[in-house]
Amino acid sequence: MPDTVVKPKTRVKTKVERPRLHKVILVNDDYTPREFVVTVLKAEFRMTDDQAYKVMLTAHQRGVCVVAVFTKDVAETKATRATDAGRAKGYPLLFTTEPEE
Ligand code: TYC
Repeated sequence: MPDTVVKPKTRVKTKVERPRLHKVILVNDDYTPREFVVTVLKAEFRMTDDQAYKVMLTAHQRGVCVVAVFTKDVAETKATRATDAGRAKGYPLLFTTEPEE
């Protein structure tokens, strides 16, 4: 009698997905000078003076502004560095992150 041939019952299907991007969000406060916010945006997010000023003003007027999107690690690192730059000067400047939908 020939050996029984057992067919595999499971298949491996490779699924590649793009990593979810995370937003870096600038939060307004009453103490950090506008010029300092612009300087940090330019240094940490490589923005032009114009771009940085618009983002700062949007956060100032609306409470928050999305600065840019990155992979999770990069977003968190940049938000931390930018927040620390404010803290080093005694300002409550805050950058947070959240996943994109
Ligand atoms: N509101 C601050 C001021 O009037 C400026 C500012 C803008 C601070 C945006 C933080 O995310 C910010 N000096």
